Amino acid sequence: MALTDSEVLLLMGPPGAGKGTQASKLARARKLTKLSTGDMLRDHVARGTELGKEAKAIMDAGELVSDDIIVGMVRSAIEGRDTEGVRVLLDGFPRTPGQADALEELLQAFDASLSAAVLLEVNEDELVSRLLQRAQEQGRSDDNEDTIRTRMRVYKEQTQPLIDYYQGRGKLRKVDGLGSVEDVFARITEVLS
Ligand code: B4P
Repeated sequence: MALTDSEVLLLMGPPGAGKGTQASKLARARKLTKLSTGDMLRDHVARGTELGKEAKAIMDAGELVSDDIIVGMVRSAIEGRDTEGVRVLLDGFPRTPGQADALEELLQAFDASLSAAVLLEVNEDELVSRLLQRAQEQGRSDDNEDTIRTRMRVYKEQTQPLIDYYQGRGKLRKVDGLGSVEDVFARITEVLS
């Protein structure tokens, strides 16, 4: 596989920080394939696959789907790509230290490495208000107050440790996630330049 044009970015942040929103824009702008584990799981749920049946209850409770399932899903998505070099934008993955280790191994197998981990920072009041707004607009089954609280706790316990993990590797780029979608996008573009 040609390596020269590889780019692997990941977007991190608490639930509602705008990962999905920014991932779509960023993937288009940098010609990356967006791999969103949340979207992949919701697709399985919608198609009623075995994986989807297993994941639905976990997602509706605001907990994390097991590392084995998630890593398997990401591995087949990356392996299934028929391109030169790995050009992916990971949205919402990794979310645990186990997933981060698995990603590192996976990238090594493709002779690629992480380019940067972008962390979207948004305060909790704003996060809750965005998710409740989305609940009204889209009716997503995990956007209710109880589940949102659980997702925030799970983020703090299981995903926040990754901030130090990527900081220690010199990959972390912090971005203020408040303001308009365009303003946030401009800040992301700047930290990646
Ligand atoms: P995700 O789909 O990743 O959902 P999220 O964290 O809630 O959303 P995101 O941060 O992408 O918010 P968005 O841009 O949409 O995960 C859902 C569930 O799947 C998890 O709870 C878990 O169970 C499971 N899962 C996923 N990945 C997993 C993994 N790796 N391991 C284990 N389990 C996993 O933005 C939210 C809202 O804010 C939107 O309505 C948007 O329009 C709005 N918004 C965005 N930017 C804004 C801005 N600048 N200003 C105002 N509003 C904004």
